[in-house]
Amino acid sequence: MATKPPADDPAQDDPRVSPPKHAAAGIPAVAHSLQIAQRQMGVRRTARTLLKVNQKDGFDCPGCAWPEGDHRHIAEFCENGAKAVAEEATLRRVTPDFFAAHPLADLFTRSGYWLGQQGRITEPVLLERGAAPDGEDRYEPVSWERAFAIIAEELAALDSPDEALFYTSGRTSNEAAFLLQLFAREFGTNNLPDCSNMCHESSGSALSETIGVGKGSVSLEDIHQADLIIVAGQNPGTNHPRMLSALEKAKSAGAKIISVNPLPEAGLERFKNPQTPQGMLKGAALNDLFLQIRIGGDQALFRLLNKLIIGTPGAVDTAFVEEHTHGYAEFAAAAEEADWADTLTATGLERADIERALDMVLASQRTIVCWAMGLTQHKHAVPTIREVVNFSLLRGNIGRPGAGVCPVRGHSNVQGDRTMGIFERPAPAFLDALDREFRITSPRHHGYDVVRSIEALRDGKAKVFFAMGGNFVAATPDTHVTEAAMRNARLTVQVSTKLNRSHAVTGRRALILPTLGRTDKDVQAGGRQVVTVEDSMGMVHASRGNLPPAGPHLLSEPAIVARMARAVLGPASTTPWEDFEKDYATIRDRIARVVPGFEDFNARVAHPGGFQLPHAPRDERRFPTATGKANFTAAPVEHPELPQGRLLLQTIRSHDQYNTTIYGLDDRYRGIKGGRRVVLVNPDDAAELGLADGAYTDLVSEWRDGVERRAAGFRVVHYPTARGCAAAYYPETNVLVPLGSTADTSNTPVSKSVVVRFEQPGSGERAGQRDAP
Ligand SMILES: Nc1nc2c(c(=O)[nH]1)N[C@H]1C(S)=C(S)[C@@H](COP(=O)(O)OP(=O)(O)OC[C@H]3O[C@@H](n4cnc5c(=O)[nH]c(N)nc54)[C@H](O)[C@@H]3O)O[C@H]1N2
Ligand SMILES: Nc1nc2c(c(=O)[nH]1)N[C@H]1C(S)=C(S)[C@@H](COP(=O)(O)OP(=O)(O)OC[C@H]3O[C@@H](n4cnc5c(=O)[nH]c(N)nc54)[C@H](O)[C@@H]3O)O[C@H]1N2
Ligand SMILES: [Mo]
Repeated sequence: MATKPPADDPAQDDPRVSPPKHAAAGIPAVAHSLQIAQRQMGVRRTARTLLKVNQKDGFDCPGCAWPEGDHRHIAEFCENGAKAVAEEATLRRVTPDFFAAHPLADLFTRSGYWLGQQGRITEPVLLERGAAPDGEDRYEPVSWERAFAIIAEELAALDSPDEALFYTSGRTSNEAAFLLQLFAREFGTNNLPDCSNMCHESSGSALSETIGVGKGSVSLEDIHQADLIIVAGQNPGTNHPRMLSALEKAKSAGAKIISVNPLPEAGLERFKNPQTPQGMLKGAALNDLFLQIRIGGDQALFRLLNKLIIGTPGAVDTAFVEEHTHGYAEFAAAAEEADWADTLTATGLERADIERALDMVLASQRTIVCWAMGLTQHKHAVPTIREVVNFSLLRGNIGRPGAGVCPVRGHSNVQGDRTMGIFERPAPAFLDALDREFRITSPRHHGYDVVRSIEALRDGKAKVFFAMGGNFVAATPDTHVTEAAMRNARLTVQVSTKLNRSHAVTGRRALILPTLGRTDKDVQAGGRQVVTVEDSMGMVHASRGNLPPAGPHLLSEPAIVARMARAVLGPASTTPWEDFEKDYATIRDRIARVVPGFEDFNARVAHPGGFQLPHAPRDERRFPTATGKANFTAAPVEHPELPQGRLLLQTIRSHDQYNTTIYGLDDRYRGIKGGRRVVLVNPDDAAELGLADGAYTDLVSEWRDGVERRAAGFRVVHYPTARGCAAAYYPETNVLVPLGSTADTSNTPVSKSVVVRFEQPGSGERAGQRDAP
C-alpha cells in the first residue's frame, strides 16, 4: 500500500558507504523522487500534484526559495522539490487515535524521521502535563474554540506581553506572516524570532549596513548574463537544485564558475539536466575552478583577492568607487595588510589556486557571488559577507546587469516573512506605518531573536511559546538546553502540518494546531483563497493549492491567527480580523498601505508570474545606508583557531532531508545510504587521529564555557573534505552547538564551525543510535 508509514524506527548509525558521486540530477534523481512521492501519496496523486508545482496557476513549491523564471517547463522538475511536495501531500494521517496509542514519553523516544513519516495532523490536540489519571501524558482532541480560549487565558496571565514568544518558520505565506506580526504588536511585543535568525541573518546584517538593503541584488536574468559566478558555502545540487539549470544556462552563454567549499559537492562538479535528453545522459561540468577552502577561511580569501585587485592597475572601477561608495581609503589600507602566508594558513589553499581565481575575477566584467549557510553560520559571518561586498564594490559589480550579490535563501517564503515585518528589531518607519494603518501603538523596544528566546525561556522570562510552523526544538542549538527551556514554558503552541520533535518537548500545557500547507486548497467564507510569497530574488507571486485538505478540521494559517487574535484581544481590537479570515485580498489591501513596494498589491499579484519588489542598489545604484553611499568596511580578518587533535565540524544537510524533516536515510551524492549518524573526515586527518573508516566515535564539542556536549555513536567515513575539517548532519549534531556560540552582530548560531574532539564510545561498540539525542 502506498500510504503506510514505516512500522519500526530504524537505527541510523550503520549506513552503507560508497565513494561520493561527481554528478547531480539525471535519471537517478527522477527515479528517487518518484519512489518517495509514490510511497507517500500513490501514483495518481503524485502525477496530479507534481504537475502543479511552480506553474503559474499552481502552488509555490514548499522547497527552496530559488526563483521560477518566466519560461516554466511543464512540470519543471526538481528532485528535492518533488520530495518536499510529497512530504506535504502525503495520504498518511495522524489522527487522535495515533495520540491515544503514543503518549508523550513514547513520542520523545522516536526519531525525527519516524515522527515525520506518520503523516499529516488532522485535528487540534491538547496535552496537560501531569493531568492524566494513569500518569501518562498524552495529547487529546480539543475543540478550536477551547484551544483559542486556552491561548487567551495563558497570555492574559502574563505579567508583560514580552513574556510571550511568536516564532515563524519560513514557509508561512505573506498574508499569515503579516497577520501574525500585527497580532503580536497589537498584543504588545516585538518577540518575533524566526528561522532567519539561524539562517541568513548574517547576510541581512552585512548587506543592510553596506548596501542599505538586506536582500540580494540580482535577478535570475542576471545569473544568465554573468561572466563569472562564485558559489561560496552553498550546496545547490541538494538544497537549490533548480539553481543548477540557471548555472548551466549561464555557462552555455560563456560564464565561468568558481566554487568555494570544503567539500566537493556533486551538483557543482557535473549537472545532468533532467529537462533535456542530452543533459540527462552526459550532463555538463559546471565548475571551472574548485577552491577547497578550510572552514571559516572565506574572509581571508576575499580580503587577499581584494588586495590583489587593488594592486592591479586598472582593475578597480574608480568611477563607481568615487561616485557611489564610502570608506575606500580606509579599506584599501586594511587590504594592503593581507598577507599570502596568513591567507594560505586560514584557507588551506595553494597559492596557484588563488592566482587562478584572481585571473578569472580580472577577466570578468560581470561577477556574481552566491552564498548560503557556509558563509552565514560562523562567528565572523557578518565581516565575511561584508568582505564579499567589498569585493563586489571594487569592480562596480552591484547595480548593473549580470552582476551582484546573491544570498540564496532557504525556506520558500523566508524572505517574504521578513518583508512582512516578522523581525524582532523592526525599523521604526515600518512600525509607524503599521500604527497609522491600524490605529495601534506598537512597542518600540526590540524583542528576542531565536537564541535570546531560548535564554528567556530558560531564565523564566518567557512563559508562552507560539510557533507558526517549524521545529524550534530540533532546529535550534544546544538541544539539551533548549529542551529544558521549552519545558519551563507554561504553554507551548505548535501550528503544524506534520509531527516533529517540538511536539514531544512541551510546556506544562501544549497545543498542536493542524494547518493547511501550500498544496492544500484553501476555501474560506469569501471563496477560494490564494496566498502570496516572495522568492530569494524579490519576486512576489501567488500560490494556489489544489488538493483537498488533509482533513475537515484543518484551519489555514491566516484563520488561526485571526481567531487567536479575536480570542486574545477581544472587542477592544478594531482590526477587522473576521474580514481578514474571510478574504485574504483584504489583508493584501492593508499590506499595500503598510509595506513599501506593495502598492496596488492585489492587482499586480493577479498578473501571472507576479511582480518584482524594488531594490534601490540593483535598480538605481542608490544605496540607502547611513552614509547615503555603499560602504566599504575594514574589519580585522579572523578565522577559527583549532587546538591540536581537534577538527572543525560543520553541520550540514543530507540529500534526503528538508531541515529537520527527514525524507529518507540516504545522502546519495555523498555515497551514504541507510543512515545519518556519520562523520565525514579527511583520510589524512583520520590517520593522524587514529580514526579508521567504519569505526564508531563520539563527537565532543569544546567551547570556552567548559560544559561537555557530546553526540554519541557516529560512524567515521573517510571523505575528501578539506584538511582540519569534518562534517556531520544537522539536527543530530545540534546538541554540540553551544547556545552562546553565535555570530557577531547577527547572533546566528555558529553551526558551521564547532571545535570537536573524538572519543571512543563508552560501550566500545556502536549503540544502535537513532537520531533523537
Ligand atoms: N532539499 C533541501 N533543500 C533545502 C534545504 C534542505 O534542508 N533540503 N534547506 C533550505 C534552507 S532553510 C536553507 S538555509 C538552504 C541551505 O542551503 P546550503 O547552505 O547549501 O545548506 P548546507 O547543507 O548547510 O550546506 C552548506 C554548504 O556550505 C559549505 N561550507 C561549510 N562551511 C563552509 C565555509 O566555511 N566556507 C565555505 N566556502 N563553504 C562552507 C558546506 O560544505 C556545504 O556545501 O537550503 C534550503 N533548501
Ligand atoms: N546545526 C544546524 N542547525 C541549523 C541549521 C544548520 O545548518 N545546522 N540550519 C538552520 C536553518 S538555515 C534554518 S532555516 C532552521 C530551520 O528551522 P525551522 O524552520 O524551525 O525547521 P523546519 O525543519 O524547516 O520545520 C519543519 C516543520 O515545519 C512544519 N511545517 C511544514 N510546512 C508547514 C506549513 O506550511 N505551515 C506550518 N504551520 N507548518 C509547516 C512541519 O510540522 C515540519 O515538521 O534550522 C537552523 N538550524
Ligand atoms: Mo535556512
